Formats: sequence, C-alpha cells, structure tokens
Amino acid sequence: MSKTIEPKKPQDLTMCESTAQMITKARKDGVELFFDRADAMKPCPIGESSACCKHCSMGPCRLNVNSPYDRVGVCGATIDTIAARNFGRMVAAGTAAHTDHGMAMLELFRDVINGKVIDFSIKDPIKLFEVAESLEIPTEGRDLKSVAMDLYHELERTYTQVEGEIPMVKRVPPKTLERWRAAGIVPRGAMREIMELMHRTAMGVDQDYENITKQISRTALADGWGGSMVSTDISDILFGTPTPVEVEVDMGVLKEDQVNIIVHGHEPILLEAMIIAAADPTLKEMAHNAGAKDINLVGMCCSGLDVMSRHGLPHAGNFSSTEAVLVTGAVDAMTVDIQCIKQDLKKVADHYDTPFITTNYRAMIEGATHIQLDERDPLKCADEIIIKAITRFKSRRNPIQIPRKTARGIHGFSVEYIKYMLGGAFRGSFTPLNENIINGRIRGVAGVVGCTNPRSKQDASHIELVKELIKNDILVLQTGCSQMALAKAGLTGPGAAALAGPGLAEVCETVGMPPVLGMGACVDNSRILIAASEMVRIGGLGDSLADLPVAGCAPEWMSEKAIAIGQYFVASGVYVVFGHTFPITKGTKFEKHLFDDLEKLGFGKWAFASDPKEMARLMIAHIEKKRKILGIDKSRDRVLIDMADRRSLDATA
Ligand code: SF4
Ligand code: MSK
Repeated sequence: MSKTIEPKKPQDLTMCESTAQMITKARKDGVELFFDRADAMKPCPIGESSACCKHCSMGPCRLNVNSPYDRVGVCGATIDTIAARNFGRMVAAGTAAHTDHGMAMLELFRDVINGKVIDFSIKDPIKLFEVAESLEIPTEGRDLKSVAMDLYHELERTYTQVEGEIPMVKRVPPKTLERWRAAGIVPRGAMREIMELMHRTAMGVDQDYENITKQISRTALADGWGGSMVSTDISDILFGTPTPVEVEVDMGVLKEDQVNIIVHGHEPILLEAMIIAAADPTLKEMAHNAGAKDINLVGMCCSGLDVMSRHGLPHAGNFSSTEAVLVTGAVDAMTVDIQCIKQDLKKVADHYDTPFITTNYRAMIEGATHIQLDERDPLKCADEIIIKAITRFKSRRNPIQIPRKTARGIHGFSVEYIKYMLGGAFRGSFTPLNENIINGRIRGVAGVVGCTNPRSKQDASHIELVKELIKNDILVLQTGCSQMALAKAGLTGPGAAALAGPGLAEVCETVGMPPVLGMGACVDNSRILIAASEMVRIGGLGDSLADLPVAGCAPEWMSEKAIAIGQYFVASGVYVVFGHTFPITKGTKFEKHLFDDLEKLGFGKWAFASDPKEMARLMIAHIEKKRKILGIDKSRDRVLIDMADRRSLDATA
C-alpha cells in the first residue's frame, strides 16, 4: 500500500498568518494552491543548476552536474558556455519585461503631452524639469509642454537607440562610467542589447563565457539605468513623486460590508484609473444600492506597491498571497495586468465566484474575462470592472472568512524625499547620510528586494535578514514583495528603530525615519541606483559605486526579472547575495567568474547563501571590507547632525 504524504503545515510554508489561515481554508475547500504544487513537484536538478541546453534539436543536452567537465553537448558546448547562455537568457527576459513596461509608461507620457489621453496629467512638473535638466535638455524660459516633448524623444532612445550611449548614463558616477566604457558595456537601446544577447546565446554563436558575460552586463544595465529608470521617472512625473504615507497592509484590509476589488500586477495605469472611477458618485451610489458601504480598492504585488506609495491605498500582500486572498471569498473582482500573475488564479477565482479580469493584451489567461485597458479611455475599463464587482457583491453566495490581521507602516521614500528628510527643504542632501556612515553610526546601506517563492518559507528570509542588518546598524532600502513582507511584519514604521543597533537607532530617532525605507515596486530598484550615485556624488565614500559600503540581496527570488536586477547591480559595482537557489553549476569557471572575477575587474560580484543569517553575515562582511578600504573602519565620535553641523556640511557639499 502506498504511503500518503502529509502536506506541509501552513506554518511551515509561510510567516504570513493571513496566508497560513487561507492555506488551511483552501485545503478544507478542496482548492489547490501553488504551495501544494511546489511541495509535490521537486525541481529538476539539471535545470536548477543550469546544466541543460535545449538551444537546438541536436539536444537537448544534459551535462552531468556532479562532474561538470566530464561531458560537453553534442555541438561541443562546455558547461560554462551552456550556463552562461542560460543565465544570459534569463537576463534578456527580465530586461525585456522591465523595458517593455517602461516603454508603455513612456507612450502614456507622450499621449498625455499631445492631448490624446485626458484622464491623466503631469502631476509633478518639478520632477519633469529635474529629469530634463539631468539629461541636459534646455529648460530655461521654456514651457512645460515643449520640455516634456523633448524629454519624451530623448527617453525614447533608451529603448530604440541603435548606436551610442543611452541618455540615463549621464547620471552614472564618472568613475563607474569610465569602468563600463573600458569594458565596452555601456548600453545602447534595450531593444538592441536584448536582440544581441539573444543572438549571441543561440546555438553556435558566442562560446566564451567571459565574452557572453559582457553582453549580459550590458543588457542588464539597459534595464537598470534604462527601461526601469525611465518607468520610475515617468510614473513620478505623471502620478506624483512618492512622499511618506501611512499605509494599512495585510488581508485584514478587505471589508466584509464593502465591494472589494484587488488590483494585481505591475503597471500603475489601471490602479490610478480605478482610484478615479471608484470616487465617481454614480458608481458609489450603485454600490450603496447593492447594499455595500463603499468600494474598497486594494493593491497587491507591485502595482499595489507603486500606488500605495502615492495614495496610501491599502495593500493585501505579496506574490505568494495572491491565490490566498481569493480564498477569503471576500474578493468581488480581481484584475491583473502584466508580470507575476499565476495562471491558476483563474481556477481559484472560479471556485469562489470571483470575476477574474485580464486587462493588458500582452497578458491574457485562457478562460479569463478580458477587458482591455485603453490608455486613451482608461475609465471605461475601470468602470466596467467596478460594475462587475458590484454585481458579484450583490450575489455573494459563499461564506466569507477574512483574516483579521493588519499592520501599519510608512512607505513612499523616494530619493527626492530622502534628500529632503535628511537635509530639509532648502538644503536637501544625502550629506548627513554619508557623514553618519563615515562616523560609523550607520555601517552601510543594504538593498533587500525581490520576490517570495513557495520553495522558501514565505517572508521568513526577508524578515530575518532585515532584522539582522538593522541590528548591525545597516540602513535597509526595500522594494517589491520584500517590502511587503516587512510591512506585514510591522517593520516599516518608526517603532522598528527599537530593533536597530544603537547608531542606526540614534539616526532614525533624530531624523524621524524608520530603519527600513520602502521605495516602491520591483521596477523602482532604479531609485536605489540613484540613491547610491548620490552617495558617491556627495563624497567621502570613494569615487565609484564599487567603492561604497553597500550590498544587495534578494533572499526569496523567483523571477527572471530578479536575475536581471541582480546583474545590473553587480555590473554597477554592488555585491549581491541571492538566496534559496542560484541558476549555475557549482565548481565551474562561470561560477568563479560571477562570484569572484567580476569584482577583481572593478565591478560588484554575486554570492549565494540559503540561510538568512549567513546572507546577513556575507553582506556585513562585505560592507566592513569596503569600510576598511575607505579607511573608515573605526568609528569616529561626532555629535549627530545638529543645525550647526548641517550648515557646515552643506557648505562643504
Ligand atoms: Fe546540445 Fe549544443 Fe544544441 Fe545546446 S546547442 S542542445 S549543447 S547540441
Ligand atoms: S512582483 S518580480 S514577485 S518582487 Fe514585482 Fe514580487 Fe518579484 Fe514579482
């Protein structure tokens, strides 16, 4: 008789209490979630270590992962060629995702300027002028529309430029840019870079892992300093640059007596339109007539993060909770656009009679209702979704179970706001941050970002890692699903300073900031690049991004986008630790190249650890190594930024 395997306990699958409750309910309801499938489907060890090539029909070729140099593919490709090609194609896919998203935002910007889109407008003209000036577009005495149109044409080059450097490299610290130029990796337009990477990783083309890595870096840089950065800047210009806002998060934000609509995906356009539509008195009245107190818009995943930073919109959870939220039975409609949308959401939604609506022609799901979002008339799509949700509210049939849990935190730390927070309205500057790093109160800065993954206990590594870092006086910047993990755990409020080491806690109390600063969606990692560049520009911490006492980590990553992000940080000069798994074969030259040689060549480098304490240890060791090189490894005593200090610092900035 075969032995039945007991499913894992919900508490072993997630740190998120709401998700754990919903896993239990789903099992009672006979609904399968991705946690169960991850448990049942063991990862293929050959694919996991990137030792498989299926780039032509002479294969697929599997190289023995235990002795990687025993065999080569039918064409003779070595493990280093195969692993580099596979890694490169992950970066190409991740870059394509971010840059296509960024291009859609840029097209919206163009149509707002030329009057074809009238439901949105330019909310932050100051940022528009700042971005234009950073790209050397003349602004003096010019009207907003003509500067905006010049900016559009300049930024379009980020995607389409065939030769020459993309515009945003003007923001790269000169020494870092010099390194890229010497290595021949300054990106041209993303389309060109992705095309060349796909070509070079095809059968029989580039078969030198070091040469492939150069194109991998060049493509990733076209993402971080290109497509992603444009997306963030344009979103700020159109919808407003985030400033801190208190937000309620977790599944308890759903309301039994309201029409609950979950908006999940990555493009902020739909959610911005939904906010306008949900305030429409006609739709509000329709909801009231259906017996609902109100229309409750709730974000999930990255579009939710994007919009909550601007409007304080409640957020229900991250990637690993998108099925679980449907299990509450309280969701009257779920809309999705692009990226990180699980196909089985449709099946789970059907089980709970929740309308499941795709809204972007790029991302349809078999069987789902599709209501195309037309940027020129976004309210049409938004209205239709709200009406569907009201209809579902009226005919709710199934019992509802909403987890009671909520947490409050502060989010919306744009680079612009951090400058203001540290230096005030007239002296906005990163100088106090650099000064506190130099005097040792803050040891360094860490970016903790990225996904959650059912092969790793949801949120656990994010939370443990961040706690460890702040305890060691490391300021943490966050984006993406990682930010939501910490928000649910209550670590994004000023109260979290109690968990910080004495130096960081003192700075947090003086400035009035939490030790964990949420900066937005995964595409907003570009804000971290700009923050790091600002640290170089202010001075005292070296000449290039590679000199800074900083490190990055994606402890529970799952998406190809995360690999692209990791690679653009590494190519920019940052030490990046990934958790849970890493898609290369151990003991190969390609592994050594990524994990060691790149740093010797003046870039950052990759590292891997499966335990969050070990991730923290690696990051702290790297930060301390950089401090030593900078000659700031010993704390210098200094009275923390009073007004006199601030004035003297500004005079030297
Ligand atoms: Fe095998 Fe080479 Fe074809 Fe890859 S490209 S499948 S290694 S023969
Ligand atoms: S949504 S890419 S799971 S961060 Fe941006 Fe989250 Fe990762 Fe998707």
